[in-house]
Amino acid sequence: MIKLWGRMSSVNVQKVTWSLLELNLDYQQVVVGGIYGGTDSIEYLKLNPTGKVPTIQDNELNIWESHTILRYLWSKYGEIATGSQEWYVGDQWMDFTNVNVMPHFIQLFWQEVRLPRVQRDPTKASFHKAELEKAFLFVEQRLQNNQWLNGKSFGPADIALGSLMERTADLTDILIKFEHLHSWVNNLRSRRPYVQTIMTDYDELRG
Ligand SMILES: N[C@@H](CCC(=O)N[C@@H](CS)C(=O)NCC(=O)O)C(=O)O
Repeated sequence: MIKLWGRMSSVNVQKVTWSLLELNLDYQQVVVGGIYGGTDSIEYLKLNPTGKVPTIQDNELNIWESHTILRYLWSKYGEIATGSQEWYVGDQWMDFTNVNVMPHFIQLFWQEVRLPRVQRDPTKASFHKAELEKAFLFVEQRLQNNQWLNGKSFGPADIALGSLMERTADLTDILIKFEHLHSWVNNLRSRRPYVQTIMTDYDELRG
């Protein structure tokens, strides 16, 4: 059985649990990281020297970095052929998410949720909101002619970006601005694993 280490309040862990549920895989979760601790133990650092979450183990294989975990799970247990156009286009959107969306999402989330109010800087928050909007313009174009970011089938690229959407919708008005992005999010909201893993509160992270 697959073993997953990580706390459920982390978007990087959520994208792994969402994948495990979509792929109907049995797994055992060990809650570590954040207020739960455990990521600085010698045992954990042997599995993941960065001391971050998530980490998984599947038989002999032990990996960390959430997008690598997604690629592993979907290539081994999913249905999109790994050498196909659809696979690589999905891969491209996963990289796009990590490079163009994730840094601004994290900074905005810290500015508006995680930092104590006295330490927040509205100028920084506005900058990251604007950068997110620029990135979502490309996503909007992609979704204009494709139901899923992956293409015809729902896949790991939809999860990589989709895992950020509830928090992004709370902090920006991109769903009002981008019509196709909005219907994609509504399609995600109709999936049970999304409701179970992504439509959850993040009260324990508030500064
Ligand atoms: N690029 C890494 C980032 C991992 C990361 O920064 N995880 C955060 C949670 S989202 C973490 O471990 N924070 C410290 C903690 O939870 O103890 C990935 O995608 O897996």
